[in-house]
Amino acid sequence: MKIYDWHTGPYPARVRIALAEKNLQSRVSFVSVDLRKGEHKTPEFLAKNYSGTLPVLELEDGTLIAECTAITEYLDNLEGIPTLTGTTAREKGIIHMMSKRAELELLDAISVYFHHATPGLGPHVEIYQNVEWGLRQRDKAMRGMQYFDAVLKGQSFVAGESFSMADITVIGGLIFADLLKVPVPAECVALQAWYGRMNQRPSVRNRIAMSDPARISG
Ligand code: GTS
Repeated sequence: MKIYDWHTGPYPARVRIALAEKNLQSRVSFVSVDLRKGEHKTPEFLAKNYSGTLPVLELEDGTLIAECTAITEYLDNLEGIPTLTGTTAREKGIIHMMSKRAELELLDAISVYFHHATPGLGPHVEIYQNVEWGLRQRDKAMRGMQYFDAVLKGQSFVAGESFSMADITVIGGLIFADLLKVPVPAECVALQAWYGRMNQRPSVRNRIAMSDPARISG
């Protein structure tokens, strides 16, 4: 399998974390797509993913799967023993809901802030920017952090008592926030403690090295 990837990108990081959690790293190779050069908006890449975003998973038979949630579900079900997306109907429902909520209220909001209210990927890629919209989305993401802090006051993980895809999505949001220096509010003690624990997981700690070996040796 191939993964079209960008080694510092928060969304591709979600898939690399999932791969490591599933111990599937050896089954994929990474193809780097340079976002800053706009390689994800070329006709060749748009033919792989209509949305022009990373990551994309390409199977041996050429099937293309975009969207982190869809890729994670595919990987999680490969061996028939899902560990990240739930086994019972209830678990699946809660994990999907919390992961979607993490996208809507945190990760996607930070991404809009990046593309609209910062230089983003540069003038070549950011052809329309609306700073006010971007700043509103940053504030939305900070409210999202407060929401997840409240959730994590009452349970060990984002979707209950086990690590899941929903944790990975919130991790993606906080990776993006870190990159943009958007602080986790000081009062979000439970969210910060959880993030500290998440950063101790090898899948999270080694997420960049997995697709960019040059960075570890260099
Ligand atoms: N909903 C998509 C998913 O979940 O896969 C969003 C993917 C996404 O926005 N990916 C970013 C991207 O391609 C990659 S990164 O910002 O994390 O590096 N952004 C480029 C763009 O022009 O939007």
